[in-house]
Amino acid sequence: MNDLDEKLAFFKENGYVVLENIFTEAQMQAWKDGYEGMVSRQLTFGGVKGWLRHLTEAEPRLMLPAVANPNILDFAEKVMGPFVQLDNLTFMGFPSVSKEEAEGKASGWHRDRYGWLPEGPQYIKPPACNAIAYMQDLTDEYGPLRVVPGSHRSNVVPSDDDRQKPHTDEKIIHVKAGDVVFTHCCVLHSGTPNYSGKLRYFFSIYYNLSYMKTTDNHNGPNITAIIGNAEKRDDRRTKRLFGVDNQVEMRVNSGFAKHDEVIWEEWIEEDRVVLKEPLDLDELIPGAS
Ligand SMILES: O=C(O)CCC(=O)C(=O)O
Repeated sequence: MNDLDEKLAFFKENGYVVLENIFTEAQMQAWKDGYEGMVSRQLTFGGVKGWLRHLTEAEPRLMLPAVANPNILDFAEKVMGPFVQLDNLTFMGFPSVSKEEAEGKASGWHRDRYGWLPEGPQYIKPPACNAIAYMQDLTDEYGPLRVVPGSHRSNVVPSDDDRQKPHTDEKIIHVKAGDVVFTHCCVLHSGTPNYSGKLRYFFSIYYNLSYMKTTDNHNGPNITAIIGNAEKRDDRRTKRLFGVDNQVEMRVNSGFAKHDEVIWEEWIEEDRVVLKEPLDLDELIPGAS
């Protein structure tokens, strides 16, 4: 069994898995360095200052490497099949609060967009997944991630009074900077308030299926150029990431005579074979590092 298969088995059982060392120090530094500028140019989202959205269009040079990271996409395709589209990228620097304010608190238990309250113990393929990344080690001071393992297959739900309290079945996850926690949309999870005295930088790279709507707008000139470049290289995966999926008609109506994961592997291989050249960020967006 290869590493991705082991990770997939863990994910199906628990509703999340950690993908280690996905982003480099240099990438994370560039994102952190760019954050204040993005906040000043954009964009408050939903009334929350610093909660940045529509960033692949606004900052393609910085953000395309995040949303199109091949290691994340390889795993996402294992989980969702070759239908992976970017729903949205959210970037946030959570401000610090005092230790007294943070102590004994969860930020807020929830399931994610396109989720549901599960009824039974069987695993259901997610229509959406969250690749959550942190740009600093997630120590107690910065506020670890909390997950209730298996809650993507159970109707566990905190009462309103317990929404911001530690959960009896929680697992506290202290990932390293650059790791990604990949979650099923139905797994119950929460952040933890940050009392580090510094910003807690976080990405939510949210993927859904290429036949769904998206939350970020992919119709602007920069994403149109990315799609045009992918078109020339027969890069189906990059096109699909931004909603252009010429295979979808056939793949969503394949007759379903093979196990999903078997036919997905065949399609993934088909996509690999037609690809003429990999994405060259420098050529696409001059000046990229
Ligand atoms: O802040 C965190 O660590 C959790 C983020 C989260 O809950 C989410 O992206 O849905």
